[in-house]
Amino acid sequence: MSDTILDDIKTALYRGDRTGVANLTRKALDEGLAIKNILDDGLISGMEAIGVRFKNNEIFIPEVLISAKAMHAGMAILEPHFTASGIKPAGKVAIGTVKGDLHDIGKNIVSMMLKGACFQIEDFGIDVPPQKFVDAVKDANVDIIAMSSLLTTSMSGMRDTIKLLEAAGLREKVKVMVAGPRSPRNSPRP
Ligand code: B12
Repeated sequence: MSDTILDDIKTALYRGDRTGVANLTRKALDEGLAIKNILDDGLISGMEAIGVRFKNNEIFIPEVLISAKAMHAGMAILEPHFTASGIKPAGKVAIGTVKGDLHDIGKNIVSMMLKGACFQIEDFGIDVPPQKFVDAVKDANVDIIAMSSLLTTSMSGMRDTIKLLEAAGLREKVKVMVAGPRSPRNSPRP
């Protein structure tokens, strides 16, 4: 039964069916599936399959974008379940996708998980210039900078941010987390 729901989530995601993804995610929660299971084996696994089809030129940007919106609808159902309340924040995190990059699904998942782990989150969204992260350390006393970049062409934004932190004498004040795309589990290894 649970595998059927997860497969249905993947199918609805592929079809870009926002309402379907939201309803099925809710149904999976109601049936007692673990959030991690719904996220990893439903939503993320569905998005990975879309990534493989995109890479193979079987689908194109408009379809991926529609599926991405459906993914957001599913994540919005899960988000409240990640967020613990009434607990002292473990630290303050400034998170964003680096300049030149508009991908935000993975960044949003990380943001959700950190919120669930009691971190206070400043989410700068996408296309974030290095200076904005540096200002967050200077002016808002963030403890961690978390940068996402899925494009080879925008990865240098991470390096530029770290260099700017060093130049401002702030590098020792903050921890930096960086990450890019996962290898799709269902694509052949090189
Ligand atoms: C969805 C998608 C899009 C959507 C984005 C919608 C959105 N709102 O995000 C749209 C259609 C807009 C898009 C556009 C483009 N895309 Co695109 N896209 C994808 C796709 C299919 C899925 C990405 C995704 O969301 N995966 C699901 C999430 C859950 O996984 P994730 O992002 O990896 O995140 C996880 C981890 O990486 C990690 N993580 C991520 N960030 C962070 C940050 C921190 C701090 C930490 C700790 C962890 C962490 O945790 C996450 C949860 O597990 C990938 C293919 C792929 N296999 O990744 C291509 C892909 C990333 N895109 C690609 C390309 C080339 C483009 C375009 C340039 C295409 C074009 N010709 O215009 C444009 C770029 C636009 C821009 N300037 O950004 C390439 C990048 C290749 C490269 N090496 O540079 C990929 C790899 C496809 C490919 N194989 O060619 N894309």
